[in-house]
Amino acid sequence: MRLVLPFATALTLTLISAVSFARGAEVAVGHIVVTAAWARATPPGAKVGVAYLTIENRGSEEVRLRGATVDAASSASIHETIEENGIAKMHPVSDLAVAAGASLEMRPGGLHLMLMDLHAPIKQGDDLSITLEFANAGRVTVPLQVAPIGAAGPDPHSGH
Ligand SMILES: [Cu+2]
Repeated sequence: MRLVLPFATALTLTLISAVSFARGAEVAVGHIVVTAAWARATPPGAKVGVAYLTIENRGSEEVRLRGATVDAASSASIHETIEENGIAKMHPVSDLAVAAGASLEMRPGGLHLMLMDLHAPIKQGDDLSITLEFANAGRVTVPLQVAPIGAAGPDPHSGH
């Protein structure tokens, strides 16, 4: 029994660190927790980029994301991808409500943050961050992990 316990502890710690690496940094400000924040690398000359993240509202009141700013681009807007007659189209969203106790996941093919007028193409290894502006919960700045061009998720092995 004395030998089993330390082994189990070490195994648990390894699993936790593997999970947090795949999910990216977790940033908590007040009742808002942001995880899995990532941007996709862009080809040379690209003027727009895209970022995704998950917002968890651990508070007892709804919060509303109003917009975001990112150091790598002139502006960032909330977009939603909707399929119309078999064609995926993006629409701007003025604000995004996250209900109390709920979480909202942005992902390819759905909600995302469009990075407009990039100052330079986004490359893997870039040190990027994004600041989320909430109507009733202040600002939250999170680092953005950069995934390869075409990646479907923050994990470098998930791209196609
Ligand atoms: Cu978009």
